[in-house]
Amino acid sequence: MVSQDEINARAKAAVMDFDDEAVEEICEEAIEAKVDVVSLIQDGLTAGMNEVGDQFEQGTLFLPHVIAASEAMSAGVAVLTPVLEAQGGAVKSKGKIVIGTIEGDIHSIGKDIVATMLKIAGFQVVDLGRDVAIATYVDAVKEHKPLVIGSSALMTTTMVLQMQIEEQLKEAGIRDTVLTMVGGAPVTQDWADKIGSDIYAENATDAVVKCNAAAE
Ligand code: HCB
Repeated sequence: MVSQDEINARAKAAVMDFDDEAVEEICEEAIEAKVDVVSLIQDGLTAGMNEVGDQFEQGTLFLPHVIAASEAMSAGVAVLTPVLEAQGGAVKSKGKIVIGTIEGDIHSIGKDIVATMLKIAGFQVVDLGRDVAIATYVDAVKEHKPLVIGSSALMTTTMVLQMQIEEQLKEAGIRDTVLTMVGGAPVTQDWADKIGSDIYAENATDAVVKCNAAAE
C-alpha cells in the first residue's frame, strides 16, 4: 500500500514536471488508497507549486513553466475536490464566509482551496472570484452579512490593498459587523496585526481552525 509521504512526493514531482495527466493519476491513486487528501494538497501539490515559484524567482524557470505547473496543480485539485466535499457530509451551516482574491491579483489557486475547505467544514461560502475591487468586498458584507470576509493576496504589490478593505469597511460604518481574514503567500501575522485584520490564516487548514473558533 502506498504511503502518504510517497504519494505526496510523487505529486510534488509531477507538478514540478508540469505533468497534468500524472498529477490526475496520482490523485486518483491517492483516493483509491484512502490517504489524507488534505495532506496531499498541502504537502504534495502545493509543495511542488512553491518549488516552481522559487525557481521562477531565481530565474531558472519562466512564466510558461509557472502556468503549466499551476494547470497541473489545478487538475489535481479538481480530482480531489469531490472527495473533500463528500468528506464534509451534510453538516448544519456554521455561518457565511465571503472570500476573494484582491484587486489587481489574478492568483486564485490558494483562495479556491481555502473556499473548498471552508465549505467542507460546514460554512456557506460566497466566492467573489479574483481581481475583486475593494468596493465589491464592502458591498458583499452589506449584502451577505457574513461572519468573516476573507481576502487573498499573492503579491507584495497587491497585499497592501488588504488595508483598504479595513479602511473602507470602517468608512461604511460596518467594520464591527464582520471579522476580516487575510492570507496569501506574502501575508503574515505581523501584516494582519499592522492593518488590524482579525484573522491571519497561513494555509487552508489554519483558515478552517480559525473560522471554526470564530463561529463558536
Ligand atoms: Co504568479 N507570482 N504571477 N502566477 N505565482 C507569484 C505569486 C510570485 C511570488 C513568483 C515569484 O516571483 N517568486 C510573484 C509575486 C511577486 C510579488 O510579490 N510581487 C508572481 C508574479 C510576479 C506573477 C505575475 C506578475 C507574473 C507576470 O505576469 N510577469 C503574474 C500576476 C498577474 C496578476 O495577478 N495581475 C503572475 C501570474 C501567475 C499565474 C497566472 C501563472 C499563476 C496563477 C494561476 C492561478 O492562480 N489561477 C501563478 C502562480 C501559480 C504563482 C506561484 C508560483 C504559486 C501560487 C500558488 O498557487 N501557490 C507564486 C509563487 C509562490 O507563491 N510561491 C507566484 C499554491 C497555493 C496553494 O498557495 O499561498 O496561494 P497560496 O495559498 C495558500 C495560503 O497562502 C492560504 O491558504 C492557501 C492554501 O493552503 N491562503 C489564504 C491563500 N489565500 C488565502 C486567503 C485567506 O483569507 C486565508 C488564507
